[in-house]
Amino acid sequence: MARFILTLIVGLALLTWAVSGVVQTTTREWFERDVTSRAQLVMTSARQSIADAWYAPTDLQRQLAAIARDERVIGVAACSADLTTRSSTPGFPDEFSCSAVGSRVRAAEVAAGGSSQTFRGWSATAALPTGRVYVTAMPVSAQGQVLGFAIMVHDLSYIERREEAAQTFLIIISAVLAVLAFGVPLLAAKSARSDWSRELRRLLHGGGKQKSEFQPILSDMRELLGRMASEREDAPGRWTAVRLKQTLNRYLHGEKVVILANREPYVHQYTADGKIEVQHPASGLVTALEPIMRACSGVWVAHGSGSADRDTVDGNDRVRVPPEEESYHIRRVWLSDEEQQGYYYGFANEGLWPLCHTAHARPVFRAGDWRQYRAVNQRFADVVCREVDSKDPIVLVQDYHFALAPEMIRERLPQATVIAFFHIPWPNSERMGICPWRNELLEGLLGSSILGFHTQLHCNNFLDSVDRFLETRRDREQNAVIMQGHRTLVRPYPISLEWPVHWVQSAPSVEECRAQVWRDLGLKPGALLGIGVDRLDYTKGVEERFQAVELLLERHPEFRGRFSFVQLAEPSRTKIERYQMLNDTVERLAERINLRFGAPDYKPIILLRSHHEPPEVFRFYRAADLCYVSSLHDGMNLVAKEFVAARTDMRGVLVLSEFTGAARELTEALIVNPYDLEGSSDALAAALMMPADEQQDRLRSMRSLLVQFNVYRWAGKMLVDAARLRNQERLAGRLAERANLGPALYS
Ligand code: ADQ
Repeated sequence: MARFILTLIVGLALLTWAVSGVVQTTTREWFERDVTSRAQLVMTSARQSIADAWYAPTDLQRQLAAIARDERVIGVAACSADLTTRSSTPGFPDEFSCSAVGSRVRAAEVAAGGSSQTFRGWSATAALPTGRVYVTAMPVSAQGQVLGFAIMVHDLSYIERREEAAQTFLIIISAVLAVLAFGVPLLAAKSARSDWSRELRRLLHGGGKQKSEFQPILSDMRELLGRMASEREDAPGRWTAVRLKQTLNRYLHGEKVVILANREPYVHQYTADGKIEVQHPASGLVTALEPIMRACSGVWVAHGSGSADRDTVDGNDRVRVPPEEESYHIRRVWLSDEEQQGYYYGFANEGLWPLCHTAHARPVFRAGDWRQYRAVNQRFADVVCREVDSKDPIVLVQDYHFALAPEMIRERLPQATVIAFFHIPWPNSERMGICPWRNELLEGLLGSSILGFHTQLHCNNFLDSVDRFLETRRDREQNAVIMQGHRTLVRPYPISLEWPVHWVQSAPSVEECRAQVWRDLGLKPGALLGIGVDRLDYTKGVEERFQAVELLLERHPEFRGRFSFVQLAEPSRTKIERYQMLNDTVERLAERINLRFGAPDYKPIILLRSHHEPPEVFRFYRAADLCYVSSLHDGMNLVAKEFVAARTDMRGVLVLSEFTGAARELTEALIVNPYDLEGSSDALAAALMMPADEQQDRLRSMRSLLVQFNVYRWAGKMLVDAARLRNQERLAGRLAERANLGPALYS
């Protein structure tokens, strides 16, 4: 830049110098011609009056003085024919005396042909110490007789002064022009650049109206910012609670989040002796989200379902949890029996749950249940809107119980970032089509900013349903749906566990766990133990699991008397007939197998149908030789991940159904089709015979995945995507505002 300016200055100087030379020569010629013709004119017009006053010295003197009054005339003299001075004005230069000039006049007269009639005069320029002069001599005659001649000396030094002035003027003009020619565009460019950067900075901070010319550059910037944000958050390094909190603050400027879920993370129950105890419900959703809440703080809005829940809240139906740590609130919402029947048992669990799982249970859709579902969604959405502390809060809406809530929240808080997560599979569009209120469900979920599923397949199914039943636009590149100008990103976010799992950290050693479990179950010293941990749900494939154990004992007699399978089965949704049937079937099945292969001191199936708190569950995980997860269809299945996390001793084998989301990540498990009983029993046998080093290799590989892909990453990814979307919407909103097109522009 500096070099360019220097070259520019030198070039301009040379140009000015050349131009001024030309201007000087030209102006001098102009001035001299002007002076000469003026002098000739003055002399010609004064000749007669000089001739008239020739013989009257005073008059003559006056005439000459009148001519010399012109400031550019230095002096005038009247000379007789004998070259004597007849009269002259004061200060007439001696150098041009009558005698000195007379000889030249004579010579010129001779050169002109010697006739005083035709001779018109003589002139010349000369240099005097005071400056250059122009001398003119002209004959003076009266009545055809030559009386003498008159000499006039003109000052030419003013021409030089004018030349100097013209040159200075020229340089100033050139400089001004140069400044105008280069400086103004430079200043304009600089001011435009600072205007642009000011405007961009303003836009990025979300202020004021924006200019339409910014649209192209903003879309580029959006992309760049997005890429930068994702690159940063994709940066290697483990996701932790601290990193998640920082991400929340940095990208969403959020101090807290609001979670909406049906199930609460801590349930207060009265014990038989009237005391209050705190329970951790058996729920994958709670397992995953509770560490997120501890990391981020905020409010968890949920149904207060415990017998002592009402007696443990404050005046605002809130209770601080976890006990002794108290890092966030639960805001309990009370439901009547009727509401619970219609919303929870009815539409959510007899309608949506079987609809979304391919587990051969027929969905039941009752209009009354649907009305309750809608009303309860509205009640919870209203509570959420009262619990937020800004007009653009971050709300995490969880699961199939609240498919309508995202849209309801958005109606009241249009600027909220609503992240909805569906913990169960989404069926294909044909299957979804049987739900009488499929459109309302789809529209409700599309009220969210981000809609997450565990797998890409579930995302695809959802997007297909939207395409099939709603009038929307699809952004295939972004995996987004645009409905009435509102954009929802539909992405897979496979859920996981906190890492490290705090229940594992506080657990006794594997040897102690094993000894305790062996004692509790009355197992023999050389026994082998398999474990299953589930809510008792027909999607979990507990019947198929027991049948596979039965077939194992049938086909591998060497395990009879030695291998036991313990099933921790928490009764679930027992008000629903299908679940009551399941309870009975499972119990009968266990009895039959125990009868067939059992002995007084040996039980092949140990069915523990009760709630177990996490320390007990983890004790079982750590004690077992294998864990069998046989879900017929499962969003993710966190039991599989918990078993892997629990095995700090690198022993134990996971046998995992291919119909779980977890099977896509835990590929070193023995993957089975739970319907294929022979294949599954073979896998159980292989697990029981697997060499220790192979167990170690498989577990090491799966654990390294869980370390990285933990639940903080799951939440962090969604928050980062939400932040990016929030920025894009803010910028696009400004553009739309400017163009008066409404948010539909950003589509
Ligand atoms: P769930 O259907 O609840 O979750 P899952 O992911 O396996 O299934 O989680 C169950 C949780 O409950 C685990 O933390 C487990 O330890 C606990 N649990 C199970 N049985 C128990 C028992 N008898 N006693 C005590 N605790 C027990 C839903 C979806 C899943 C998805 C999760 C998370 O159905 O596919 O993985 O949400 O998104």
